[in-house]
Amino acid sequence: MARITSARVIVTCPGRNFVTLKIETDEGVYGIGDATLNGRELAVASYLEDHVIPCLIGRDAHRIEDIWQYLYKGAYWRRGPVTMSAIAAVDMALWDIKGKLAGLPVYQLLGGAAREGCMVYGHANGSDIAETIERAHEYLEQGYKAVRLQSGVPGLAATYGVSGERFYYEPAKGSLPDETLWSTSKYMRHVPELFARGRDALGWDIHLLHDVHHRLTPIEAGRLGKDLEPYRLFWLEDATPAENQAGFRLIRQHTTTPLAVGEIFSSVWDAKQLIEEQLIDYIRATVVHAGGITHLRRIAALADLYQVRTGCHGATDLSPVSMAAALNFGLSVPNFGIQEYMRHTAETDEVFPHAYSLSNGLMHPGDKPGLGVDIDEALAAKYEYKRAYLPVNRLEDGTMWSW
Ligand code: EZ4
Ligand code: CO
Repeated sequence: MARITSARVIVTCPGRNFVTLKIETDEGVYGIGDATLNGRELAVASYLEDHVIPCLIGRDAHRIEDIWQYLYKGAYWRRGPVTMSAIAAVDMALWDIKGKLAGLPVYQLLGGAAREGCMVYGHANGSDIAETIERAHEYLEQGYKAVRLQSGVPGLAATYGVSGERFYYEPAKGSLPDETLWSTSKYMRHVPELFARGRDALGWDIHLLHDVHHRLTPIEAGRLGKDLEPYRLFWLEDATPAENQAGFRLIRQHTTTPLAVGEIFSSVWDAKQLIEEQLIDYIRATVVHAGGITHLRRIAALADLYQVRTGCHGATDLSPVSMAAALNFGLSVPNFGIQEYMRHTAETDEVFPHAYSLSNGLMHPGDKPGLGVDIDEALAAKYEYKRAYLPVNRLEDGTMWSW
């Protein structure tokens, strides 16, 4: 028995906003969990403070599955990103506590290492193709085995995935959402050229990935996948919005380019048909937005039956706490595919000291008991929350579109 004596939410903004849950026990051990939902941070903070924390006090922190079920079924209103991020934070913190009490890193509790490390991919973003390729070379030099190519599209002022920063990409900003313009035809003409030149310059020993960011219809996505076949992508991500899971049948009928989807999914139900019909190759659901390690294992177990592998979201809005949890999960799960990794800023890394490391394109969670990540609360307190929004996107005639 490790009785939960208190829990609190820590909101901090070391360059970007993060919401962290800290749970304390009468065993003198605490755990932390990430609850960050980019652009809607305070909704999760309130969900935790106003509704979840009162239900946690006095419970046995060891009973991870029971607490998960209690919070999921007990809310009556199931699923959704706010609820599932709050449950995820509790779940991560409880695994952290269990690991610390056992004196073992969490991956050992999940069955131990199933591989030497987790292959990660970095982001090469450029305002044009030449700049994207230049950035990709930097990743190759650092030993990365996989890199995502995104480039500005001629004729469009702003494109998803491209920023002025060299290594950091942070789309959330401003006191109101930025508005960007989108043209499917300009984009569809440009991307095959990006990968043709990318392969020429980078060769065939590196995995190349691309994120469409939900901008195409299924038939357009089928066409793009087909056009990209000669360049053998590791995956084409979020080719179309996935609310209609059956829509992916159309893409599948037209291309052998592997498909990844699911960074905005909050539960296994968002992916059930996609997985069971083998409409995707990689599931991008993450520990923080899809109910924690406990639920992500359930998603991965279903996916494993259908040869779908994991490819968890890992942009900078997933805090180092999520990265630590993702790596403990990824090291131990049988059907690991790849893990996204975007470096956090030095300020963020200072607030969240962590044991995970990157070497030769593989990341390892380290061997500290628990998740292997902490929060420096005194430092966190110095960075006040700043409201920030993800951008919105319109077609050139003003029609609202997916960002
Ligand atoms: O737009 O994390 O694959 N990565 C992505 C990210 C998402 C942001 C949203 O908060 O699509 O860059
Ligand atoms: Co994405």
